[in-house]
Amino acid sequence: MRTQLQAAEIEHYGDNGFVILEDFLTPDELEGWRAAVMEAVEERGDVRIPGFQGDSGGFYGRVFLQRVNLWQTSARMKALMLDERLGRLAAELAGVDGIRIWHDQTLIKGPWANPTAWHLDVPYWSFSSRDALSIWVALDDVTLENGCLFFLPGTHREATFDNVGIGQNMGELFQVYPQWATREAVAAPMRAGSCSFHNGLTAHGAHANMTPYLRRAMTCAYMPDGSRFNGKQNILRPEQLARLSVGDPLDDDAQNPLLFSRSSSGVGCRV
Ligand SMILES: O=C(O)CCC(=O)C(=O)O
Ligand SMILES: [Fe+2]
Repeated sequence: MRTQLQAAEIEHYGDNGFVILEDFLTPDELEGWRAAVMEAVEERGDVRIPGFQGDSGGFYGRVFLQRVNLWQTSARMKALMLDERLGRLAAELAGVDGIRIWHDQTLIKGPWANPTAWHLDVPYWSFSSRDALSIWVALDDVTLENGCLFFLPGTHREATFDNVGIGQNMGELFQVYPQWATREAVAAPMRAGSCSFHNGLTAHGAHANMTPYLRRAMTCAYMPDGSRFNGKQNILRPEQLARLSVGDPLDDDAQNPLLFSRSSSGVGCRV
């Protein structure tokens, strides 16, 4: 796994709201991630989010197969996701002192999967931060044909927390942000084992999968340490939600493990 970022990569992330790191995982690591993800998905059955009922059907169910917080139900995924090195990279890009997991998720576009409409991420989440971000690791070669990501550079600096759902209309987000409708998007095809990081306020979407093969990705969303509850449920179980008031710190280590903290120089498990 790449553990060092170049100054130009950090600058690219800051300016554009995303950065691509080719060959992030070694071939052996990629094999390990693929096997762990597929095993965890198999074990999970049709539960999309732990603590919630079943998968959603309809259009969204055919954008991708989504299984959230595999680290909570698979020991192998826990070892991969709670890796201090990932937290350190995320903290360095975000320019924050500490990073917690918000949630991981695998996003698997099956053959002929629907496109992922343009959206922002953070407005779905239970905290509001301009510094939250996600890693998106390609488990297969990701191409223009099978559903690569697209980013709208710089939108992270202009976005408010207004958003749309991932629905059937690709460009619905541009009704909320008409000033972005004439911009050109950047496609992010990558070799398997490469990754991108994107800011949670960067506009992004993905092509449909126009192939008869899987487009598998493993992603993790990171929350800056010190973030506070904004009243949205998102992936919080009803019993967790019941204990929280708006403004409370989201610092439950069982739900949002602290992966990296500059002050304690790393608290995640090193694998
Ligand atoms: O993989 C996709 O199609 C969308 C990914 C995405 O929206 C994300 O990682 O935030
Ligand atoms: Fe997203």
